[in-house]
Amino acid sequence: MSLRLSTIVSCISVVLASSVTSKGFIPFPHHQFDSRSWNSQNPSCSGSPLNYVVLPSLGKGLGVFAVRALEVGDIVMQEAPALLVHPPPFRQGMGYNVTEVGIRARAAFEELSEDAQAEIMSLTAYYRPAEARLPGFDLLKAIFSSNAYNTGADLGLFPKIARINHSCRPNAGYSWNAAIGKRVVYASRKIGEGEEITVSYIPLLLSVSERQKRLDPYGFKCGCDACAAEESARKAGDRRRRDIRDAFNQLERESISDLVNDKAGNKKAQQLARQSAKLAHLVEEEQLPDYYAKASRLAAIFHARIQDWEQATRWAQKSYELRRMADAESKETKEMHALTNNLIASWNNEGAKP
Ligand SMILES: *[C@@H]1O[C@H](CO)[C@@H](O)[C@H](O)[C@H]1NC(C)=O
Ligand SMILES: CC(=O)N[C@H]1CO[C@H](CO)[C@@H](O)[C@@H]1O
Ligand SMILES: [Zn+2]
Repeated sequence: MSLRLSTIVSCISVVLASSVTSKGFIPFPHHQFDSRSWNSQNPSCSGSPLNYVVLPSLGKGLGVFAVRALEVGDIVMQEAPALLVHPPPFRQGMGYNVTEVGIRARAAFEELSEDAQAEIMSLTAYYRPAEARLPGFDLLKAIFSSNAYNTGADLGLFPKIARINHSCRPNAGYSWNAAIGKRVVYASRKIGEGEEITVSYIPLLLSVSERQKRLDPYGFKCGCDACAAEESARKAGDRRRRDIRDAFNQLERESISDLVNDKAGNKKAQQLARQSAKLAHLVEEEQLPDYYAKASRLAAIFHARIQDWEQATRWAQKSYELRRMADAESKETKEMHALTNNLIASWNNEGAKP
């Protein structure tokens, strides 16, 4: 497909902060976007054209497409919130009072220019037809709850980012960068010129049918590679995602339990190290870059336990690189930096032994 470059100018050299969020303002706590990497940012970005274009795709409605090939870590777009709402208190198990959120969104909306209002009102809202017939139905409220993201302590609406479609094997991730007051979308895999940019709206370690259920509120059936594959491939994907989820749960638990230093304990440690390496490979096989850093960290911990310093260091470094590029200052990045240095020290000490 051939694309014409938009001539609008954007500057894309920023330092990125991370936040764990998902689309719509009911947060999904276990969805980790922790594998950002920014190594190929173009430092001399002044005057560089946009990396994306919003286009109708044949018979499929609007989508966002790459106008050039993108490397892992390249920034696709960054956007300040068009509408920012300070939410009422979050109620455990119930979420926010949507009526109150709607009232606050309406008040903020009234302050905007006509153009800004029109851009917001052109977004897709997901609601049941019956809802629209209820008294007091507010389309803005529906648009806001379908598209807003947790944005620091607030809820933010990002009309350009909202155009990016969902995939269960996404090629982009996003995070709120408090330092620049923008939400940033970056390539989490290599993206070809003309390829559609996709992010995930939901946690991804679920089966095809579980994912479809989570996507129901958004009003579409997912037709991504992972969901539209033929049955045997879909089943294999389901198994991999279930194995990945189980392995994360088990290894997270084991990573904080004590070691027993006897024969059985050592055997178990060997087994856990093998499992952790397998997990890291599975995550890559299923192409879920959001989970790479987390898997690499576990592989580092379990290889350190069996004193395989070389492997442990390799995995720690990988996790550190992924985290550093996402946010050099985050607690997680600093933790991985310290761990990597400790492992290198242990490795050196061992080499120094007679
Ligand atoms: C939700 O907010 C609205 C508007 O402020 C209020 O009238 C209503 O009582 C609230 N509902 C609940 C369940 O708290
Ligand atoms: C290209 C493409 O798949 N576009 C879809 C993006 O999402 C919207 C809203 O669900 C659909 O209407 C488009 O068909
Ligand atoms: Zn899908």
